Amino acid sequence: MRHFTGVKDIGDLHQALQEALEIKKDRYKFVELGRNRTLLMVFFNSSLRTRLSTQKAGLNLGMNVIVLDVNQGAWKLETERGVIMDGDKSEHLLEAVPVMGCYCDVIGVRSFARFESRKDDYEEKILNQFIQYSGRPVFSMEAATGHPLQSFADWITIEEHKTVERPKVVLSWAPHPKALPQAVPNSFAEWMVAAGYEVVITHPEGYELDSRFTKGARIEYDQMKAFEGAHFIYAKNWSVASPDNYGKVISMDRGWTVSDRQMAVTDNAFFMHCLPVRRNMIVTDDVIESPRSLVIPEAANREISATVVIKKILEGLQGQ
Ligand code: AN0
Ligand code: CP
Repeated sequence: MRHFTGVKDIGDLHQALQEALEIKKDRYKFVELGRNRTLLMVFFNSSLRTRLSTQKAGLNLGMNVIVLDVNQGAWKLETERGVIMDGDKSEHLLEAVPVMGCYCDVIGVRSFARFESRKDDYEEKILNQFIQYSGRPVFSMEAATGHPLQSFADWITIEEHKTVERPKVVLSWAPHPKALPQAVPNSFAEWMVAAGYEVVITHPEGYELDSRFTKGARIEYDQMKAFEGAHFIYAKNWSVASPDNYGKVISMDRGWTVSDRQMAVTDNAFFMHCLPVRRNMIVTDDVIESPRSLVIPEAANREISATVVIKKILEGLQGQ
């Protein structure tokens, strides 16, 4: 594997799952693979899980790890070409990215949707500049339109907990006071369809996700109907994805907050969320604290998904 930005890059999904389970049994099995290799993790946005689990993954593989928080201590970066740089930005991404590439072998990038331009976000302008100009393999630690390390971890978690071959997995929109990206729901839909599950997406009208991620999933506007007989409920807020109102919050309807009322019509479903989560907006205390809540196992599996992905990238670098 050279770069990792979506499900298409992982290759055979079931082989990737086997590798994940193998690493879970012995996470230091490939500790020699990363010897004298350096992982650089670049954050344009905040993180708890991705920062810790990806760093741990690098250490599992014997790598040296450097973390750069672009907004804390680095020069403010311009990202648009052609701008007369007479404002507050001291350096251009077009120099900064190849410089970062000089000090490492593999780069992880977190760069959320900015909601300034749907076109720029959906073209993954920042992530692609790293791919184009760093000279290094690049993997997404949540970019503008996807969070594949999260979905890979979510998929491992479902495989570990499912009791039927083809579970019904429901992705439910839930309310949130601020505009959040579509990256997590986009990737989750894409991975769940690729895994071959029955996938239902439920949200208020106006919150349709981009069809290039949801192809193969059923859309159901009635949340209670969507939850009927479900085996896994995955809650997440996202802002409007369509060109009109892109990045806007058009509903804060707390009737969509996942509670015992909706969970009661499922087939004793597990509750999932990528975290961080706002309690009693996205999900009630009772549901997230119940024995059916998988939020901590999902977070734990982030170490595993990141170890598999970086291992595959390191294997691609062997002999170079
Ligand atoms: C981010 C999001 O919704 O994309 C990160 C989730 C992993 N969440 C927030 O900004 C609260
Ligand atoms: N789930 C997730 O990516 O969490 P962080 O934003 O804390 O990294």
